[in-house]
Amino acid sequence: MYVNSQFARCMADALAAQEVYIVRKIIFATGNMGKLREVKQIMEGLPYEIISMKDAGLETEVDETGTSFEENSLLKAKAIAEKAKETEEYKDALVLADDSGFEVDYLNGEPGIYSARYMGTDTPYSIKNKSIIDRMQGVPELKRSARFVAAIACVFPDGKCEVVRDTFEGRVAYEAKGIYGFGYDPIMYVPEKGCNSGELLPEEKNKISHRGKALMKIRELLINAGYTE
Ligand code: ITT
Repeated sequence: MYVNSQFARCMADALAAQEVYIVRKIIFATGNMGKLREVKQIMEGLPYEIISMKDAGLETEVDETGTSFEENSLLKAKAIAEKAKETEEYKDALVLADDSGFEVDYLNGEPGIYSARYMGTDTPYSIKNKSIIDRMQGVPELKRSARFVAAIACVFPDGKCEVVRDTFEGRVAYEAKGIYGFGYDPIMYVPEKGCNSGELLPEEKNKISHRGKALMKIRELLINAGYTE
């Protein structure tokens, strides 16, 4: 995969260029299996072991009280980093957390940071997606702009924090399509691909997605900080 091979090459360059600090474990602070699957795919083949907070036994409920994706990603990452610090196994682990969502310009940015909570967290996405398509009924093509946004926060073992952000631009589709991805993927039309995000194979989505691009920025941060194997 392009993302992985580029990442692996950068890692090799970094190894050749400097003395490196060894951190192999990255705890990904999410309870969303769709996100976790994508992060594991994007980081596949790299010298990091991605461990979900559940597998690390660090699961905790974090109130997403922030007013931006950035604030919420930091809240999640810091909460799990604090718990990790109390354990022998993960006290030196790096913690990442993603806060993301679907923003529709015509709906004043809704559902935005409330994407997971829109119409209730337990409401199936088939219903959430239909609601958005219904609210966009009659809205012309030019006014259907929308995007996925991801902020990814990183807490280093010394407590230092960084947050990166990226977007995946598209339009609200006229109908839900596709079996891949999760959440709002079936209803975002991706002009550069001529199909909905839910129709993209995982490796295609990861190359251009908000999460894929934000993780590339995290990769650079890790390399610059010497956090390679
Ligand atoms: P965690 O907080 O445990 O990570 P969550 O699902 O509650 O899981 P968020 O608060 O960040 O996470 O909400 C993200 C929501 O945004 C997610 O549940 C989807 O509805 C939507 N979303 C984010 N990225 C997406 C993607 O790549 N494809 C489709 N929908 C996405």
